[in-house]
Amino acid sequence: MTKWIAVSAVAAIVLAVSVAGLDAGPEKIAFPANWKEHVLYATLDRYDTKQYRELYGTPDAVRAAKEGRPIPSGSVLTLVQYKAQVDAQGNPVKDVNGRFVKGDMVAFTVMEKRAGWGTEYPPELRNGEWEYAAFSPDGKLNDKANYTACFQCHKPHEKQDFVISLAKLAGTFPSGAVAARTGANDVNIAGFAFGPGKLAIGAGQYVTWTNADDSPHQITLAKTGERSPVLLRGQSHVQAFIAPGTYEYSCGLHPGMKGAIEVK
Ligand code: HEC
Ligand SMILES: [Cu+2]
Repeated sequence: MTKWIAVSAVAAIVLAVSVAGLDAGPEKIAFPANWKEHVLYATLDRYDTKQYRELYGTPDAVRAAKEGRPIPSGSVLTLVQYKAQVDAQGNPVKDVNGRFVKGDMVAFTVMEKRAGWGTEYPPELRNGEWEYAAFSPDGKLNDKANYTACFQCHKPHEKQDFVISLAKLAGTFPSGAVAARTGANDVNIAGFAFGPGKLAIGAGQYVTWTNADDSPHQITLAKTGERSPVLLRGQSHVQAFIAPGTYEYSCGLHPGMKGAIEVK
């Protein structure tokens, strides 16, 4: 009898919570209508999706990142996606600085952090106190977006509080020219592509990947799921391949970027 009362009391609380709209999910995030007044901390050319992107953060979030402090509760990060303008062949047009040119707005993706959020998620999915939401250009919540994918793709970046562009937010992302490496065991990452896409090496040799892009990338081996550290501009990753075979890999941040190492 006592047990029954306890159970229905719990059920009543759960019901009260969902009625009050406190469930985990994108509805918790209000459209950041004043996003233009936030700090524009990075712009990005996405060669893989032919998009031009703007990244905005609330001033407190930017200040905390610059000072190396944790991102505070109440922070909102807004990623605005635009189509890149393309030429007759469908290739993105570039401005005098070699950057993409902004076309029509596609969508907003937003992450917001608040003290106490996230407790409803299982540990393998939870992104600390962050929630994710996607909005159409007119500010309507996209209830068809794959929200599990947001958590899954940002999850491996737990060490940087799930913020993939943290180095940009903190102003520590490297700049300057990166020379292409031309060794027989080198793979260059440029324009969101691995070059060469397929590299043949001998058993027991090393491969060195070097990122020349203004975006981070990450080598992720298909078979084992093993990930390199996130490579910022100018950074390299070295890995040995012992057993002969073909090792396919992709970018952990941009799954459309693929390459292979053939070990003979
Ligand atoms: C396939 C992996 C992937 C998925 C899925 C994904 N993101 Fe991201 N997200 C990224 C990458 C990579 C960046 C860095 C900026 C860039 O490359 O555009 C990023 C950046 C962001 C940022 C800027 C702050 C930061 O972490 O750098 C926001 C906000 C964001 N994503 C929201 C979302 C939302 C909302 C969803 C789900 C609707 C989502 N993301 C799904 C990979 C992903
Ligand atoms: Cu990448």
